[in-house]
Amino acid sequence: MRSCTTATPHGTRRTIGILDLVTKSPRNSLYGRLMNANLASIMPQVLGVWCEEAGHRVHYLCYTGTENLLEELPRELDVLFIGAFTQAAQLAYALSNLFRQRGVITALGGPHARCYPEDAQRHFDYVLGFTDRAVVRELLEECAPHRPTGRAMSAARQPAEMPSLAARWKFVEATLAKAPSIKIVPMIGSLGCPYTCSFCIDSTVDYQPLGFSQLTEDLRFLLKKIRRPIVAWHDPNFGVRFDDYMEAIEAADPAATIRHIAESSLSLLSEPHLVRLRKNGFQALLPGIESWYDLGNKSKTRLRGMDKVPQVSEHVNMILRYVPYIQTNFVLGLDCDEGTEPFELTKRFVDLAPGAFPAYSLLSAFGRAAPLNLQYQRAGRVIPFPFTFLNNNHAMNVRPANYRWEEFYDHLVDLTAYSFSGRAIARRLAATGGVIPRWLNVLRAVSSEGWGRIKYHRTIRRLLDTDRDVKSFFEAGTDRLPAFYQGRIQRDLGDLHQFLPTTGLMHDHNAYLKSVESGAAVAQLQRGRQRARAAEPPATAPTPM
Ligand code: B12
Ligand code: SF4
Repeated sequence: MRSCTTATPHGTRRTIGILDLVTKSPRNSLYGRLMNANLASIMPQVLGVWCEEAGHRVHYLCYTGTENLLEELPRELDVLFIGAFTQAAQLAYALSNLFRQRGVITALGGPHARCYPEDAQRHFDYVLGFTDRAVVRELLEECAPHRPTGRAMSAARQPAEMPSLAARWKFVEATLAKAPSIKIVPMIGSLGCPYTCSFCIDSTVDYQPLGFSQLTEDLRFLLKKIRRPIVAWHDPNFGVRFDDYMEAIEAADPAATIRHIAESSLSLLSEPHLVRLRKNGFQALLPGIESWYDLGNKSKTRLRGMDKVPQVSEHVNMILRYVPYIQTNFVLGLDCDEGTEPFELTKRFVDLAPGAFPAYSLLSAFGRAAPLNLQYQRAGRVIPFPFTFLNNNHAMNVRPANYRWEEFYDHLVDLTAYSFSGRAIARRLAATGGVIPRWLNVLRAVSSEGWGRIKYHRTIRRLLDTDRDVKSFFEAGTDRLPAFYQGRIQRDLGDLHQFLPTTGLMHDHNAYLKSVESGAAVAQLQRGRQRARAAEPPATAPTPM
């Protein structure tokens, strides 16, 4: 195997590529062109710092859709690390195939690797779960091909520390140079979550703050670099240790010149908290409402159905009095939903809280992301939509419990059209303050997230009536992928489609269940053997006289 490795007194110096796939395709929407560079992940930058600190040479690239991946990544690499969400998995597989042909060792990390490790191992030499310095060191020391099945590696838990913002600044800067207008700096102050929502990837990961004094240092550093920075907190649930967080921010930025964006549950957004968030420059919050019938622990209410709508709307309107931008997240198609009512209630919410930007996610089971997915797999409800479509919008890969597909899509189209109608956009504009929030609300509505999605959902609804392959794929989850979806994968991958291995088109959508069941079978076998051994006479038993 070709290598660009050099030996140094400290060990082997590798040439490392790190690619952060923020998007899955060069076909960017207007919103994507303006915003993709602001969606970069933190871990690829962290990895870059760890590798450089260990003496390796790093080429970091954040793919926002405009770069030419065949030209911008150097050919002479020892290892290529790719960070990917599931929607970019097939792009990652194509790239891995191409680079392996060039003699490069490939490694995958990020949400896709955590959710679908078995599948990713068919395409990468290494597949990483929780990643810390020790895992990276071990990988780089070995740096060997593992084919046909990649080596799965994971730390026992999330890393205890992350490099400072100053250490990863050169990667942040290189990425933000690609953002044409608004520039948002990614930050993180905690990992995991103390709550246990069964549908969430962090429900089984312990909550762990990363050190509040470092956070203060990071913000002080940032203020020296950018005059009025915007920070997006990537914490799974921002503000769990609310007072500690606020003190850390206030210590760094008493004049509140930094503007903050955070994902937080409604239950943490009480009025006293909002007073402090406003004082500290919080400009955008993204709480989850999820459903009118379930998941009440996130919205701090025991009310259900129509009783919940006015209460949540009031809460959201109260948030808007303190923070100019709010995105409310809903999951559509949950098992607790039935009939027209859930959709009508959401439309009512759109009327009662006109300033909120509603973000709708289709119920999705991302492999082994959450314990709940085992139930869906066990019930045979997971449909093998290729990864490209698994981004909460382009496919719902769990068969709804209480709707026929046509009926579900009728409601979905109706709700989306209602939420992004001219009237709703105008009311949202009137109910929002500040130039950026108003501009963002309109841009998102008329671009891929609003009008783009209405068009896409309408297409799917039409195909359910007119395309027998589509209909039977939805109904029976057959392995035969309808031409419509094949065409889209080809279009999304563009020139790189030729490198997608044929085995990379479909995946085993029940791999999680199978691994749990085979694990359980092995454990049962072992328990059986232990019991059998305990029942046997000891080898040293005295022979009868
Ligand atoms: C913050 C966040 C965002 C932010 C920032 C995204 C970003 N670029 O990181 C924003 C709001 C932009 C976002 C957008 C989306 N998100 Co999001 N997001 C999260 C969230 C809440 C936290 C993720 C995080 O940063 N954690 C902190 C990091 C340090 O921990 P970690 O992710 O566990 O990473 C560890 C390992 O995986 C590994 N690792 C991570 N990355 C890498 C990279 C490399 C190279 C290596 C070696 C290792 C490695 O090391 C880490 C330490 O152990 C998670 C939910 C959650 N609770 O985790 C969802 C989550 C990751 N998002 C999800 C989704 C679906 C999306 C969207 C598609 C939603 C949408 N329709 O728009 C988009 C896609 C954006 C994109 N870039 O493609 C899914 C992903 C499922 C999947 N398998 O793809 C999750 C899991 C939520 C869910 N639905 O369950 N998201
Ligand atoms: S509160 Fe949010 S981050 Fe925490 S487990 Fe529930 S959904 Fe996940």
